[in-house]
Amino acid sequence: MIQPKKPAGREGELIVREALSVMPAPARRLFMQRGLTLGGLALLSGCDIRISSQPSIERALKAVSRMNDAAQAALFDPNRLAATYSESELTRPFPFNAFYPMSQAPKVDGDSYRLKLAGLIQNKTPWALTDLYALPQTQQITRHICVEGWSAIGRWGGVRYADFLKQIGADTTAKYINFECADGYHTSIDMPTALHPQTLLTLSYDGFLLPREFGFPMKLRMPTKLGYKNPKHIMVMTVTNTYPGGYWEDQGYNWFGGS
Ligand SMILES: Nc1nc2c(c(=O)[nH]1)N[C@H]1C(S)=C(S)[C@@H](COP(=O)(O)O)O[C@H]1N2
Ligand SMILES: [Mo]
Repeated sequence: MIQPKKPAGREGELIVREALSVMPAPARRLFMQRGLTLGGLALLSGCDIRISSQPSIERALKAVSRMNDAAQAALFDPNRLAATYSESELTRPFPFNAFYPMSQAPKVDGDSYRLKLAGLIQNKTPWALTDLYALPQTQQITRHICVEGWSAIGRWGGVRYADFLKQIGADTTAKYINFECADGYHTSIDMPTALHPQTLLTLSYDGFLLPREFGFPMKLRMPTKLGYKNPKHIMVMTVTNTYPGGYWEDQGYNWFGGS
């Protein structure tokens, strides 16, 4: 039997509190029920937490976050639908967010644009926008939640992503899909979320072509995930079994990022 290290007083408490704050609700509930201690955290994360060593604490917190990914993946119900709203509830104007100001949103030329496909996909022929517009389209009014403390309801239209993945012969037993964007952003998602019925390869916003600042020519919209998991200006999609991380995820945001 391994003996957990004794929680180190006030500093130990602070670390536990920090760990709790980086955990989304389901994992937090689980840990609260079990009475989380610093020693317990060390055991669960497989890390030897020394109060004096900041990098080891960060490593432990990262491990907790990856553990949390597993907890969220286990709790994710592929058939449970996120809330939808009525037209009268739309947020206008819709807020802009990116890691730069709005004036710097990338200008992608729609005529020469080709969506590139990579990794575990049978037909990697790049897609022109006109071909994507020709696929069956659907619309949804859902809420976008940003971890920076705002949420907004929008109406997005496009192709059901599960249908698109089927069409291109994506290996849906693979673990991840990574998205590279025109502005240098990237993020990646789990396959069950990719296949969720509300995950939308989004080409329009509020009945119009997706505006430049909101992701032209294409974004992926997932009402089951937080804002930073919804990539705008997608240029390349890669189906892979190698963990791809993401722009914010690599800086400590939780990878699964469910809402
Ligand atoms: N390419 C790209 N996609 C991105 C981002 C970004 O900076 N670049 N920011 C993310 C974050 S944190 C949020 S909240 C939403 C904002 O989308 P909006 O401008 O449509 O509100 O885009 C997400 N997708
Ligand atoms: Mo965000």
